Amino acid sequence: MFKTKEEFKYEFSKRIIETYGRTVEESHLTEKFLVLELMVRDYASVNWATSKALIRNNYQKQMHYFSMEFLIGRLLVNNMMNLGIYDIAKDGLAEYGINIHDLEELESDAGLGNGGLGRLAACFMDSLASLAYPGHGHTIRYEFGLFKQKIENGYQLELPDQWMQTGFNWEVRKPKHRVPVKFFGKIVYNETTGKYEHVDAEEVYAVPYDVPIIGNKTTTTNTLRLWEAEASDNIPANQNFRQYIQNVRDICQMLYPDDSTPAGKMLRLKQEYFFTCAGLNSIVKAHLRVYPNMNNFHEKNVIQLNDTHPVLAIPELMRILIDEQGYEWDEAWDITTQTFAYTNHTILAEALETWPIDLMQSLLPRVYQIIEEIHRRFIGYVKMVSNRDEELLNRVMILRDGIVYMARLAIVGSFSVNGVAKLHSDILVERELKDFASLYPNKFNNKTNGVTHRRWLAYCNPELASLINEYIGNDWIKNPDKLEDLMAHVDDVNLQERFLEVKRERKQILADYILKHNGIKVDVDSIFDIQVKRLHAYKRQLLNVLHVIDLYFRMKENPDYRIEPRTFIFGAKAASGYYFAKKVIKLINSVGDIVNNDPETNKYLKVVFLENYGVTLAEKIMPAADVSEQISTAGKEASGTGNMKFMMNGAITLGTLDGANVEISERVGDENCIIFGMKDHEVKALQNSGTYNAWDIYNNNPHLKRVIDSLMDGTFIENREEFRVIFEELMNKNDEYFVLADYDAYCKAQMQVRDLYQNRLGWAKVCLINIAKSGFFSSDRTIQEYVDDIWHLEKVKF
Ligand code: GPQ
Repeated sequence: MFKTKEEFKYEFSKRIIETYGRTVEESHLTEKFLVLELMVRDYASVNWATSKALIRNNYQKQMHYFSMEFLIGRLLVNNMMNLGIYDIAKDGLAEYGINIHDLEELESDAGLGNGGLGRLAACFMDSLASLAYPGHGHTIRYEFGLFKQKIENGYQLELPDQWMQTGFNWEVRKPKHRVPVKFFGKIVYNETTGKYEHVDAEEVYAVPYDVPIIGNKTTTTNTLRLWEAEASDNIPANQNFRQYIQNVRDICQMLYPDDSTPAGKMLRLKQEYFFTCAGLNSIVKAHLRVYPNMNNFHEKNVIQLNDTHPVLAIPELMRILIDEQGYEWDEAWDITTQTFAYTNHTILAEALETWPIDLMQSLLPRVYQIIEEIHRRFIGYVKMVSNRDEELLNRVMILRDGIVYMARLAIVGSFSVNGVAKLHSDILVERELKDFASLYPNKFNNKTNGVTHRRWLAYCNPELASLINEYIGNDWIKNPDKLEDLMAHVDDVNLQERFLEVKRERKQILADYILKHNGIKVDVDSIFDIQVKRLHAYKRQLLNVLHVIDLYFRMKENPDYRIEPRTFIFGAKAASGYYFAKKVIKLINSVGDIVNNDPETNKYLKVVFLENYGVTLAEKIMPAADVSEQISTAGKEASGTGNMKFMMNGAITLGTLDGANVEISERVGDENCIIFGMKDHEVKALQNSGTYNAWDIYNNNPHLKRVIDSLMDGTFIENREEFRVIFEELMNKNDEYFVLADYDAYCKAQMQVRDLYQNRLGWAKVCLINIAKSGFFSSDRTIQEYVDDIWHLEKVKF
């Protein structure tokens, strides 16, 4: 294993020759990149093997994170940094005349996720390994990740994301750990064995590909297991061969881009069962290699269900215990309900998963039978404790009117149910899951999300990281609470000045990117006001654009009215079938076309839509932000995690009291963030009162009226019908997300931003306070809370 620059150079050159039969100088950039990646993976393999052996030999309890999504992004820099070999590699490559950044740029994002939920899973993996806890991930090895977004003529186009095109060197195929997974067929009772058997099934093999998860400055190396579907040897005799192959291929073909409504029904359900069944069976097999039976399975394993997508693991474990391991129902149920914990990520009704019973019954006949039995017994329990409260029963039933309610199954089958921010967890207990919270008061808890401050500050913003190090040392990389030490320096004018210089440097990098990709020249001294996240009505990108239009009109109307120069930057993918969201993208781009090209105003106002927002682009955006837009309708955003990434890079939150914004504002104090708009209970009250009328607001605010009218009067696009759907949502469908209700408050909050920005050093101080207070929002803290309250893991001992 190389320890010095010289050793690195020797091995690098040797591998290039061995693999490609040419010298370093002759080799292609891609070849250099692939060799470097493999060198890093092999470097980590020693620790990987050691970790596995230690966990096994010490009989340690392990956590398994089941998630349909892992948005891990690029791994090369992160892994080299965590291993502490980045500088050796960089210097060694430099001596060959290779700029390490050129190699870094060749890596594709592993975009195996949609948005926040998938990125959270990836941050959790980093923190688990970095804190030396044995915690692994299970998901699908999607051939195509989330689509690649192109903007053409202002519209979103979706292109396939061929993320494995240059090869994905981090994974190791493990064919001997393959697991058979059965779909369809029927269940017969075998009189002689007294067991249920699944016959005439369409069987596929799930084959694991393991990716090492390398922690920061630790030997602990965990595993992210990606499951791939392959043809099985046992296919029913009547199965059409070509059709069978096609069915197998379909399973892992792509991640469904829509994370707000269940799509592609049957196939998506197949995916959910495929990877949970595979993951669970591989864990059970590993357990039975060490222990004689499953009695202590829950003492050695805990499975965290990331939302309801992997909830079929609950009936699947029951199936294994009863049908394969010979347990009685009650014993099996005890083991199962002590194994699973469930995280809820949304209260949006349309995003709560349900499945038609007939679909589930035909695809998963045995699993469905077990769900029926879970339902039957649960109903019995509820009847008993509630004195046959029929209304309560109707509200909590797992099966009802031909539908399976997955969140209900998750709650009944788990020992822990958590929300992802304080406000969100409170809403679950007090409102959305109130019945369940009174049935099972001890299950409910909160785990406020966090993000890994290593990727999201130390590595993506090295300029800021080294400035912080100068003042407080670098302990914060291992122990993020230490960022608080920066509080002693926030009044230091020298630090304030230096911070502004770093920020400007990072804004310049983003400005160069914008010029290159959008052809728009932006002023680095303008306020970079940024909203990046999935496009969704509840996140209210529309509120932001309406305000931009307002600023534009005010400057056009009055030559004396000039604003503090601003660059409004957006990045967002819209689900492919989400018509409204796509129109908002078009609106942002249409407004940009007019505003950016208007010589009267474009010194003051620019609008930029960055295409294909994802992990790697976010790493460029976060360090460059002045203002972090977190403006969802209160009560709708479960947590948000972008808000935390912005905060640690010294951007000021402009937000509603929603999700984790509440906790951000509590920590930094009212003077150090800008909070506006209706609160959750006010939104609820207004909804319930039935008195809300968007037209009243429109008629009483001439500026707003003017803005709304411009959606349909040809100001931004010739075709006056183009934005009708937006107009209709706001006005004739009465503005479900209260954009107009919060409009005035939002405009005033934006004026506060301007006032604050005018005092440059005062602004810098606020930014520094945000950084100092961001330690709490590290996923290291979140993971420690999961460990203490839910998982009860011990660190891997070396
Ligand atoms: N979230 Cl249910 C997703 O990204 N996808 C989903 O399907 C669901 C939730 C987000 C949620 O909207 C954010 O508020 C959270 O910060 C994030 O999950 C992680 O908890």
